[in-house]
Amino acid sequence: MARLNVQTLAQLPDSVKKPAYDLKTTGCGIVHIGPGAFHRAHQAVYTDLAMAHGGDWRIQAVSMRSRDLQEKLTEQDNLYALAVLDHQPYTQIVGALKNVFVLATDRAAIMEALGIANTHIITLTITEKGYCLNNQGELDTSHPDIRHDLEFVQEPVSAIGLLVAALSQRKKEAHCKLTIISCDNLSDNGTKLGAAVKAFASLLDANLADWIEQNICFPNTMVDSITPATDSELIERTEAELGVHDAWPIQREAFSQWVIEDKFSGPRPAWEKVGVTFTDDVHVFEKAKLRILNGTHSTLAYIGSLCGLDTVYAAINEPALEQFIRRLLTKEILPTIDAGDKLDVSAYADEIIQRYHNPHIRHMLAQIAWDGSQKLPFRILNTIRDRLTAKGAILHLCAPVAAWILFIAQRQQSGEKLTDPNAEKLLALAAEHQHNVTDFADAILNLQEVFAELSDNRQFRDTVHAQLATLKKLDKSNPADCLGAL
Ligand code: CS2
Repeated sequence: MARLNVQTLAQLPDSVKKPAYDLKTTGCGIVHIGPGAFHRAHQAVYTDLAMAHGGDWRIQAVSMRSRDLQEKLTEQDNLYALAVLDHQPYTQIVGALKNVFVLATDRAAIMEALGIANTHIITLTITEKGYCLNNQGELDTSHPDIRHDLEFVQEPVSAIGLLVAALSQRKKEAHCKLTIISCDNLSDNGTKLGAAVKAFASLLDANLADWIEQNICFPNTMVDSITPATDSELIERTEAELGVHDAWPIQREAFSQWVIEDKFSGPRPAWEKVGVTFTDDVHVFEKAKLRILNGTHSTLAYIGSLCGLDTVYAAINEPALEQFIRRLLTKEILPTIDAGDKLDVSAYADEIIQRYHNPHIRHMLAQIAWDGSQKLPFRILNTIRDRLTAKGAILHLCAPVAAWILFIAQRQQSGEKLTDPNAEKLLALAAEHQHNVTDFADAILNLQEVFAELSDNRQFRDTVHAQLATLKKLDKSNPADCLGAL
């Protein structure tokens, strides 16, 4: 079967949306670091639509490690299909990616892309762990990648090291007007990224750190669209629809939101014409999304997995689990978000639960369960901190923490892979305490890099232990009793 590419684009069915700008003549303006599924379903799509309004904004993508995308997309002129799976499904071909580079082999091309004056924006989706931050949200200078990059500044392996190498080059060539946009689920993502980049730069050259401070904006953002990983079903479905083969299509729900702090050093695509919101204060949107969506997502992932369920759809359709999620939201999460008149948080939470009920989306709980040690601090622990300060209850919020602990213990026992940058340490603790889950929980709660000062909080520890005792009684064939008691 023919491959999706510039030649076969013209023969695709009319029902498939195509790029509304000239792929041959439109130049590049953005470098994106970490072109995973989320980037390709979200920022790349907004940029694709914005180019219909003009501008040279195609994206040069930099993959920090994986070669897969480059191998697959090169053969199809970097075009790919986005399947929007909802009540009114549709497929769209995205042409925003111009190149895909791989750090280990395309260093020179990447430095050129990052350095040229035409690059006005760098975006990042490198996941929480990619920022190399410590438990205070600051650059972790003891992180092996950061230590490596401080020594070998010309050969960075971390995104922070790469950005600083690029900024140093731009400073020499006096190419400023660059905005760097974090698109990951971290609270105050832009502020944290900016601080990490400046901290790294200041360890090399104080003038460079000053120059960055004066010339480069790091807006905060909130990004949202549920994007399950590509599976063989999607590849087959896309092929049947297009009549040509796409080796790596992407799927997502229809809902998509991008809120960006209106703080740019230079020009940007006409994103405001295609649904992106620019605002002076992203904080409330970011906080609401992280705590309500990502917080309940991780809760569903760990508790749902313990119940033997496999997708968000299956988990939210377990009535006792939906009821627990609703209690968690109303009693403990929503009271921590003071949105004033910017957002009706309870309507927002309802809408998110409706999105989980989308029958067309098969979002694996195992995918969301990845990297718990990196995600829980932003999704659940900060909410717990606010509740403790306000002297509010934290019972429900401690359930996902306890479920995460049991989830690790189960992975250790079953031998199934645990995906987490701290997996080795977590599994070693699970093995050491395999006969006593209470001791294992204590060992996990002692991890300062995850819990910081919460490790020493008696109320927090006791409540996690109480929820652990309840969850230990969970019976997969009748989860309602246990879930009702959480
Ligand atoms: C999910 C998110 O994988 C996860 O951890 O919670 O990727 C979530 O689907 C997105 O943030 C939705 O915008």
